[in-house]
Formats: sequence, C-alpha cells, structure tokens
Amino acid sequence: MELESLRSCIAEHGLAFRGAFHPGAEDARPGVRDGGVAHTLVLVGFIGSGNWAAFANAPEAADGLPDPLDRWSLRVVGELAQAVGATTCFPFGAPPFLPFQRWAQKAEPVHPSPLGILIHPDWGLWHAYRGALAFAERLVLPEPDSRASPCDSCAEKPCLSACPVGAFTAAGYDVPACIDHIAASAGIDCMGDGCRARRACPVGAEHRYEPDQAHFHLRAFLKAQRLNPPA
Ligand code: B12
Repeated sequence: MELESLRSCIAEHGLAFRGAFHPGAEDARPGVRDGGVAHTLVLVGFIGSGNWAAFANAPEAADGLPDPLDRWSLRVVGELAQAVGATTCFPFGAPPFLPFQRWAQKAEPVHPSPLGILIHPDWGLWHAYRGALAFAERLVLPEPDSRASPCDSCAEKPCLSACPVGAFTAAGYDVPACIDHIAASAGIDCMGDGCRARRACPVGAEHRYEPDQAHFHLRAFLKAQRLNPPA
C-alpha cells in the first residue's frame, strides 16, 4: 500500500498519522494475519484538539459505559485496519503494555520530556497514540525526520517548576502527590484546564487541548488511579 493513500484513509477515520517505521527484532514486533511478524508499524493518534470531535461526536462518548475513548479506539482503529489490510495494536489494556513510547521514538521526532511523556517539535506535549497498524509488508517510507528535542534548547524548563505540588523531580513522577492534588479543591485548575506542568511548556502552545478534552483526560486519569492506586 502507498503511504499517501494510507494517510488519507487514517484522516478519513478521524485520526492523525503519527509516523511509521520498520521494526526490528528488538521492537517487540507484533504478529500479523498471515502468522508472521510485522515488517511495518504505522502509529495513529490525536494531535492537539484537531481529532477530538471525531470521538466527542461518537456514540461511545455518550453511552455512559466505562472507558469510552479506549472503546472508540478499538472500534475505529479496528475499522481502519480492516480497510487497509493491517492488524491492530493498542497502547491501553492490561499490563504488559506494548512499548508505544519506544515505537513512537522510531516513528517520528518525539523525545522524552522532563515530564516523562514525549515531546514533539511541532505539537509539543499535546498529542497521544490511539493505536498502531501492523503490516506484513515492508511499506516504502520517507527518510526519518530527525529533528532534535525542543527541550535541549529550553534553558528555563518551566514545566519542572509549574506543578503546584512538585510532582515532577529528577527522581521521576510522584503519581500519589499528583492524584491527591487533583482530587482536592486546590487542584481545580489542573482538573478543569489540564495539568499545569504540561500547560507551562511553550512548545506547540497553540495545540493545547481545549477544556473539554483536557478535563476528560484528567477525569479519566483520576478515576483509573483511584481504581488501581500505585503499589
Ligand atoms: C502505564 C502508563 C502510565 C502510568 C505510569 C507512567 C510512568 N511514567 O511510568 C501512569 C498511570 C502514572 C500514567 C500517567 C500518565 N500518562 Co501514561 N501511559 C502508560 C502506558 C499505558 C504504558 C507505559 C509503559 O509502561 N510502557 C511499557 C514500556 C515497556 O514501553 P516503552 O515504550 O518501552 O516505555 C519506555 C518509555 O516510556 C521510556 N521512558 C518513559 N519516560 C521516560 C523518560 C526518560 C527521560 C527516558 C529516557 C525514557 C522514558 O522508558 C520506558 C521503558 O523502556 C502508556 C501507553 C503505552 N503503551 O506506552 C501511557 C502513555 C505513556 N501515557 C500518556 C499520558 C498522556 C499520560 C498522562 C499525561 C495522563 C493522560 N492519560 O492524559 C499521565 C502523566 C504521565 C507522566 N507525566 O509521566 C501517553 C503519552 C503520550 C505522549 N505525549 O508521550 C501514553 C503514550 C498513552 C497514549 N495513549 O498516548 N501513564
């Protein structure tokens, strides 16, 4: 399949093309329909708030059942895979998780940010992965985009000082401190408009999530952490 027609098909399903690569033996290569392993992985997801309406207007967003975005992704990425002859992979579900962050770093110019999540030179921290398409064929791909991390030239790193409870340090991400904060009334700002540390990043600020999307993610994160608190 030609990459250009694949990109159009991804967009027609309300998703964004998030890069592609030829996985090696070290990449936990998923299986494909013919019983072999994938020779091309294409990541799909959301960029900024541009793809949000596709989910927000879908039945899963309004049916009141658990995990609406994951169920939407299962359905829509499933339909997309069917249309293009690929097998699906998903970033969510139960552990062990598929190494989407490692795959993403091979597929597009994303790099670990000081917050742990990946930063993109254009989209900043405002992007996510909803699935991957595994192809038995080795699709022809463009030269990799090897732009450096925007964090390398960011001297101030406002992301590290913006969290009201100092949840991001060199020791990592203090999930319990974050959860206690967003669950309390003092965390209403993070809960309503999205994580303050993430919003402090100047890169791709024009792609920041709209309040509906930001609030949805924080609510889902809080709910998931309360159901499965960190050990
Ligand atoms: C478990 C998980 C969490 C856990 C723990 C995260 C952690 N820091 O350990 C909790 C619940 C706390 C969490 C929280 C959040 N998560 Co989360 N999470 C995941 C999940 C499901 C699995 C990660 C994993 O364990 N992978 C397994 C390992 C084997 O895969 P891997 O790719 O090899 O992982 C490597 C990299 O992550 C790398 N790495 C990670 N951080 C760093 C930092 C540095 C400096 C370096 C060098 C490497 C590195 O090390 C890992 C081990 O090799 C992923 C989805 C996925 N499948 O990747 C989302 C994912 C990472 N989460 C995501 C997000 C957005 C969040 C939240 C902002 C909440 C939200 N959903 O909106 C918060 C904040 C996270 C933060 N600041 O760290 C996005 C990140 C998108 C992006 N821009 O990168 C992902 C990719 C989900 C998605 N659908 O897009 N998450």
